[in-house]
Amino acid sequence: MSEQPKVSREMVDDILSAYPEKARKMRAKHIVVKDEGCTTCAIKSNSKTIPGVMTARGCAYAGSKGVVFGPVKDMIHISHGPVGCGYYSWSTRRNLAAGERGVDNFVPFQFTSDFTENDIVYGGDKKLETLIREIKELFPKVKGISIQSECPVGLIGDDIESVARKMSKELDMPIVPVRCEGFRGISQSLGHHIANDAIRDHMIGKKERADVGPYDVALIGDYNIGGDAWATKTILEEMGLTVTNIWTGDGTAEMLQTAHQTKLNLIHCYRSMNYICKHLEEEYGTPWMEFNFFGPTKIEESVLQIAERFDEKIMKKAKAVIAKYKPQMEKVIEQYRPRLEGKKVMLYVGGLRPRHIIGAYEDLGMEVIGTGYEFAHKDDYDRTIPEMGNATVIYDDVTAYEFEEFVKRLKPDLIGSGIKEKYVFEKMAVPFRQMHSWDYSGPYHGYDGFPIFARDMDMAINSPTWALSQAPWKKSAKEV
Ligand code: ICE
Repeated sequence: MSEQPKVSREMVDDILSAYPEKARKMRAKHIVVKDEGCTTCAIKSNSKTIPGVMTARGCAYAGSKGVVFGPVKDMIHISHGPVGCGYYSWSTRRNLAAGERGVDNFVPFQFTSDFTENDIVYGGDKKLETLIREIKELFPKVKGISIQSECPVGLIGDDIESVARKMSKELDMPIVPVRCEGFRGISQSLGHHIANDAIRDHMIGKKERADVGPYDVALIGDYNIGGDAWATKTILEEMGLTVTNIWTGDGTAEMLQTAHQTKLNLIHCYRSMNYICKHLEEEYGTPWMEFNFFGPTKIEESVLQIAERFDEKIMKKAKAVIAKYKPQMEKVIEQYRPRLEGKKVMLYVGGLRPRHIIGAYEDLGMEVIGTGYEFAHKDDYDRTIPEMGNATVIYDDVTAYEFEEFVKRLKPDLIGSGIKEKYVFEKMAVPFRQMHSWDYSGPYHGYDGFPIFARDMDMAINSPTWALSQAPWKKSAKEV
């Protein structure tokens, strides 16, 4: 086995020296090496990608339609503009939803206003009105509609707000205009913020639930990827809490409208939904807290922290939940740890997972030697640095070139990143898991998720395929 190469600033600088001077200087600020002295290392984030490099980022429309609104299952989300944005974002995120298709679950469908040149020249407002009426006619049980603007809608200055107002009155249901044109912002992150604001202005407080209880909690920033929110809900309910609202995985319009009635907001994905938690606190006094349900260590910590917000009864149940699952989790660790112990991981995902999944790897004896985000802000990096060990590298909006170079030099045993990275690294014979969609697997959250996570990581790393990856012409004559 080759010796583990060391992470160093010299290595980073050497990689960056391939760039023109201006680009080199800019990129240098986005990468830090965490060492002994660096506890709050400065890393530049949430700024424009340098033109010409290959970035993995998405756009504001992706952040609003794909991430925040898309999983609200009984609303219909119109991809308003040319057909491409809707078509290519159709069913790619694996946010699961229960319910009857076309009746109270529209997640599997894709709706678009299919702009053509005519609409760009003459405006698309009339078409939008017609489309909204048709939706109500075809799907009478729909609970609301959101209009997700694509770039051309903003560029030609269509007044989607007035269409929404008019049609909302005519059809007597919420119709939410969302100004999430892709060109806004520098990544999908602004799309999250715009979507949070649209929910604040058009949904929250518009309905009252009759059956409010002292243990009502909202699960915020869990999009039910591969069933994550269901796994999370199981734990919270076994603790004695009532999950009344989920944002937005397997969520409903009513869950957004009654958000002001919960007692505590539990936020998993801070990046995409901190805005709404802060608003609910300021406007309605609802407290909120972050938690992490990846891997038994983090789950245990979070379960106790959540229970502390309630009474003795909940605390007792929380401890019982931990005790119930402990032997099961120990069994999983016993099975997989010997196969995974000491393996090095490099991560690169969106805005939460690069820090939230570290604990789950550590439960299996693995070590995260590099991590980074596509679109995190300073507050995310502040939360990340304490999670990382010394001699690790943290990279913001890493370019395809830089990531490849890091991998060539640091030789991780596993990479967890997205679809754009997957085949590049698999062709380099590095084990890989797609950590946005859980590579068509999941859930990974909660006690239900950990055994699946452990199995999947083992399957990727210890697959016999990697031993067969040497090209025949590189083998000695005897081996062939
Ligand atoms: Fe939050 Mo891909 Fe989800 Fe996070 Fe967010 Fe995105 Fe999903 Fe990734 C998401 S909401 S779609 S946990 S935009 S996997 S920040 S990039 S790490």
